[in-house]
Amino acid sequence: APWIAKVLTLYPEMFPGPLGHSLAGRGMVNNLWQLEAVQIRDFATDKHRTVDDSPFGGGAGMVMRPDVLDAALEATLSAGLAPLVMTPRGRMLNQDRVRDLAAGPGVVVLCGRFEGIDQRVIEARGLEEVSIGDYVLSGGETAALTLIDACVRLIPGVMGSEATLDEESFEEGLLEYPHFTRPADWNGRPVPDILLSGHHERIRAWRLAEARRITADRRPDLWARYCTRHGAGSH
Ligand code: 6GU
Repeated sequence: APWIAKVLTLYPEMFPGPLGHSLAGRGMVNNLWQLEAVQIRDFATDKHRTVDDSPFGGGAGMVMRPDVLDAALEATLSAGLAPLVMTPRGRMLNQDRVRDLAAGPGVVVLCGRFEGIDQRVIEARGLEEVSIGDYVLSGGETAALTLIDACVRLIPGVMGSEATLDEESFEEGLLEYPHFTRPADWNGRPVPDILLSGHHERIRAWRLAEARRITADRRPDLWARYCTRHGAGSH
C-alpha cells in the first residue's frame, strides 16, 4: 500500500509543489506514496466561508476557528495516520521522528496560517505539534513540504539506490564528510590525495574521521549524542 500524506491547508495549490519533481515525483507516479491536499475553507459553513476570527483576550492577527478545523479533520483523519500540526511552538523534527513517520502508513498534516490555531482543536483531536526549526515561517505549508520530503525519501524504492541511504553520515548521527569530483585539480585547488589512492579502506577511515571532525566542530549536540551511542571516550 502507498504511504499517505494528507495536508489540510488554505493553499492546496502549493502541493505537491517541489515534491512533484525529481525522485519524490517519480515515487508518486509509481504509487509508492500519495498526496492529498484538502481545502480547509470547504468546511466553513457561513456565506463568506470564514475560517478565522480575532483572538480572545485581544492582540494582533487572526486565529483559525476550531469548529471549521474540526470539520476538516473529521473528514480527513483516518486510522493509523499520524495526526500532526505544523507550528513553530512544536517539538523540533529530527531524523528519528522522520524514520518513525516514514515506517508507518502515513500522516495527516494541518498547516497553520494567520497568527495561530485555536488550541482546543489541537487538544481535542490529539494533534502532535511539530516545528522544523527555530525560525518563523509565514505558514505551515513549506514546513509540511519539508516534513513530507524527509519521510518520502525513506520509502523503499523512492531513492535510486537503497545503498546511498545507509551510507549517509546522518543515519550514523554525524554530519556528512566532504565530497569531490573531477577535475582533480580545479583552479589550483587539489582533491585530497587519499581519495585518488584507490585504498578503499583508508578512504573509508578518512571520510569517517572528517565526518567526526566536522560534527565535533559544528554540532556539539550531535557529537555528544554520537559519543554516547558509540562508546564514551573511544574516539
Ligand atoms: Cl512547522 N510552522 C511555521 N509557521 N513556522 C515554523 C515552523 C512551522 N517551523 C519553524 N517555523
